[in-house]
Amino acid sequence: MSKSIQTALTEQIASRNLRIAVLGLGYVGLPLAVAFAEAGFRVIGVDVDEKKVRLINRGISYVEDMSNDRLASQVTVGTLEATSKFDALDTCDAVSICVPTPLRKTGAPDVSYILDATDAVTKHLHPGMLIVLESTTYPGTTTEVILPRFQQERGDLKVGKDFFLCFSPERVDPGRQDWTTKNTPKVMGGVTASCLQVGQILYESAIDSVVPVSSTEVAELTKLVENTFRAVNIGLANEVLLICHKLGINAWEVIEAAATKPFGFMKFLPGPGLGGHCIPIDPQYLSWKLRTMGYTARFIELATEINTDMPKYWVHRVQDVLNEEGKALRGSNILIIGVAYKKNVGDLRESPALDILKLLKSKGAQINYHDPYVSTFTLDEMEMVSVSDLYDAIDLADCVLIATDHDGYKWSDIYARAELVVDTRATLHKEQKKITEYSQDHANL
Ligand code: SAJ
Repeated sequence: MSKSIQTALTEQIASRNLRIAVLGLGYVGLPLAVAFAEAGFRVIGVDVDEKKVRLINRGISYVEDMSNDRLASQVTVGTLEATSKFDALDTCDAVSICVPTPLRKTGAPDVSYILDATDAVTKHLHPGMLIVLESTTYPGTTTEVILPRFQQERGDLKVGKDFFLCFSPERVDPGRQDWTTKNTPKVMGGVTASCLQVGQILYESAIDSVVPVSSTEVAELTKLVENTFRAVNIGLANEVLLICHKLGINAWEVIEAAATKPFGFMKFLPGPGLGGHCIPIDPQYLSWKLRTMGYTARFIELATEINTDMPKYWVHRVQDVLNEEGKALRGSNILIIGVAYKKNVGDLRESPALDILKLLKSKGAQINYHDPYVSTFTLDEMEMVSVSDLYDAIDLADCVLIATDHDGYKWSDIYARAELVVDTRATLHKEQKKITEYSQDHANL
């Protein structure tokens, strides 16, 4: 009896006689492609961005968490190459789809990148192929959106027998060195049990631990619950700040004190708002799906409302502290320290610092910024350039607003030099790390 396709594919994986395609070579896809190459597979990275393709084939990484050395060592030996041509899929028996899943202007999920990738795979779908979707999306996408497209085009192929389809969410935390693609446990669900078996065997070749779950919907929802958990708890931390402002208490002092509880508490801190391309976005995929089913995910809606309003809160704090000095916001010189969405990265996506900057500008303030990770950016056709001398800029500023607490700043020097400080990250408090020594008059929170 001829070997089943599943057995043949399993043997190919074991002998590394398998070419893997990774569609989408961003902060998720590129590290995954390198991880598979390092595990001994031949990998072809596919991306529509020719610039990314050229850089990869020259062994140059554009992803902060992927070093040139690691990338180049795979490219040099030929285990990893990149192309913009989808027909490379003809020679691949496994495909991981790592394309973006943003929101539309309406707030609804934009799965157009997933659809484009699916249509590309469909054209090259062949017996013995394993497809794993990694892009964060709403529960049901794999079985309700992707699978029907495959079945429509290749009704002769049976899922779970002729080809295999799984969902396995990415868990990359940009800028983190301790938890990597290889050592972060990876959840995976299959459309059928045989899909999951094949997917798990492949991923366990490159990733230390794969966590099998009973369906692709469970895997899809797991990711959204992880990030909704963060968004809701960050929303709570931001509401604690609003409460503390009313009570004249330092919110960071309260939260740090609560965090001394060795059990039953998990620390989240207030900030300028919610940035990044995951935490502000992913919960909206879940709430959108539930709305189509007539259910309102109230925690998500409330957290979104609080987090989205934080830039307004901080602009009011700037207005208040200037007012106490008899200065109007209009015409004042404000220096924003840090514009990236979180510390030690250069990513501006959904950064609340940009919302704060726009609001301050709309109220007539003169804005400068300093960010060692972001030398320049364009905002509403406005070209912004990071000031070259931080302390000269502080001297010229009527107020300094700290939006991103990159490592490397000397916060006590900044406080000593600045006329006024509004600190969305309580940097001095953290620098001093002594709750009791912290005094209110250092910063206007
Ligand atoms: N933030 C706060 N207070 C906090 C924590 C975060 O205001 O206590 C803000 C940050 O400044 C940032 C936003 O929330 O603007 C998101 O922060 P994040 O730490 O969740 O960072 P991301 O979005 O880069 O990475 C997250 C991953 N982070 C962690 O698990 C710590 C994880 O949730 C996902 O693996 C990843 O997004 C993803 O790709 O989904």
